[in-house]
Amino acid sequence: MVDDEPIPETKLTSTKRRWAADGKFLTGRIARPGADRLPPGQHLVKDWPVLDLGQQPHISLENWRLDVTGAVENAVSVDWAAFQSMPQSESLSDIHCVTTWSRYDNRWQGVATRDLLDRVMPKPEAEYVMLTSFDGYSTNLPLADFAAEDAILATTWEGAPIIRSHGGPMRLVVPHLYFWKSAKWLTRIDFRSRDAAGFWEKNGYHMHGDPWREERYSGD
Ligand SMILES: Nc1nc2c(c(=O)[nH]1)N[C@H]1C(S)=C(S)[C@@H](COP(=O)(O)O)O[C@H]1N2
Ligand SMILES: [Mo]
Repeated sequence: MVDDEPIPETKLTSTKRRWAADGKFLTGRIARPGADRLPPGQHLVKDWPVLDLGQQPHISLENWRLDVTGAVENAVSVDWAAFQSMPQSESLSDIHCVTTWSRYDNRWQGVATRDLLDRVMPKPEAEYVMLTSFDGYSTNLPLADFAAEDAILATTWEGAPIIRSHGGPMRLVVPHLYFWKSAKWLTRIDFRSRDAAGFWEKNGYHMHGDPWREERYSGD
């Protein structure tokens, strides 16, 4: 199982764990999406930083797979061709990273999470999803957030295939939560009745991660 492999400690993981312990970047202000496009404590960037655990997996389209497991009526394991034959959508959204950068107007194409949900049919007890990626990363979020109208299993950004460093061939984008919830190189979506912590959530980060409420760290 990919999520059982230990992830090596790096300067990034130790620094970010320390920020969580210190409550770094918290302003104590509350804002609202719409009224305040830029969440509290964030600043705008024009470039697009790369953030990950330092291991960017090479996944050929032949070896790519998405497994949907757990509390669903129709568990599926789809290959790239089957994924491409699912309904395709476009979503324009902003990125908010917990390290305080935000990037406006990112145009994504791929499979809307709602179309995936229509296909797999979560059972009534399914309230959370655990996401697992090809690099061993994991992150958790409530099903209600995963199901957001603009959440997308994205394969293109600005009209071109997402490059490997940004999570290609496919990454999740859940724009209304901090970007660490948007798993790059996603390969498994597990539906659960109970919440469990993913990688950053085990390292001091919030189980929900709403930028407008500054849900950065587990104590917030
Ligand atoms: N598989 C995987 N997904 C991941 C991460 C990771 O390390 N591995 N890092 C997360 C974090 S902390 C952020 S801010 C965003 C960064 O995405 P980007 O590199 O495309 O900006 O990816 C998220 N998804
Ligand atoms: Mo992040």
